[in-house]
Amino acid sequence: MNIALVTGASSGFGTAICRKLIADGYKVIGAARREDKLQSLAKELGDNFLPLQLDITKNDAIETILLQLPKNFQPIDILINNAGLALGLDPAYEANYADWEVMINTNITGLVHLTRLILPSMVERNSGYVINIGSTAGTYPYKGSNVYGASKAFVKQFSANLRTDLLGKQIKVTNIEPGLCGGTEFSTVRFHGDDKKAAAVYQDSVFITPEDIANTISWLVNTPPHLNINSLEIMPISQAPAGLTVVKEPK
Ligand code: NDP
Ligand code: 8X3
Repeated sequence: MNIALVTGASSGFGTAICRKLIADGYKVIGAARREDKLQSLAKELGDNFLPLQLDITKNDAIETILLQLPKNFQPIDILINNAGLALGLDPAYEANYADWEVMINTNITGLVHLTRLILPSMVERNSGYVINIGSTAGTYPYKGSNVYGASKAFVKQFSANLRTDLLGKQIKVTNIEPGLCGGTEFSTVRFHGDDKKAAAVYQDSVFITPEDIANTISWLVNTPPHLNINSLEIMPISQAPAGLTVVKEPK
């Protein structure tokens, strides 16, 4: 296995994963919408990195883009479904419905479509690895997580079901479920560019770094053939699922 496709390569986890896999000797296709970010990563990472401008929500275009990949970047051995986002933190009864649609189209529809396109070639070769980036939000509810958390719960169950469909084949599936992670654009995107609000999320806390996720993936892709890590929940030492909340009645 030596060719990886990493979605969401222009920032955060995706950039760190591309850097780590290139350092480990893989050929890496880095996909995202922002061409300028991909181009500067390409300058840094050299010829084993292929920048691929792609909007994961544009279903009609993706198959053609994949078919047009240069021969030396095919077939894809490792698919890292990392592109994703949260938009807003409002309660369900006040949330912006358009934000919900973007999250569903990106975190769910885009991810399953790309996976569906790439899986047959893995099955044909009886070799491959699908790594999905879920979230602790897919397991633990928190206020304002509504559709974001639900989209990651989808990714969690989709990963488990993929594994079941692929049972008996030499194709691995892992769902990585990170908790609070800083050093990415995640919260800036969630708060629609409000850097102050985004910074407050990480203030006075320790958090997972993108390099932690990249190192985890570097380990996963080197696990021996007889092992499949089904899921990995990762939190910073500062975070834990700390119990249920009770609302007190007003006096
Ligand atoms: P970033 O915002 O830094 O990165 C998100 C990446 O997704 C960007 O490269 C962005 O690229 C790409 N992306 C978004 N929409 C699309 C699209 N329509 N088509 C193609 N690419 C797209 O966030 P993170 O690195 O933190 O997040 C990466 C993943 O990890 C996400 O799935 C997120 O939900 C998950 N996660 C993050 C955690 C955190 O605390 N940071 C914790 C748990 C999970 P571009 O805008 O150029 O298209
Ligand atoms: C990102 C982690 O807790 O902000 O998935 O949802 S959280």
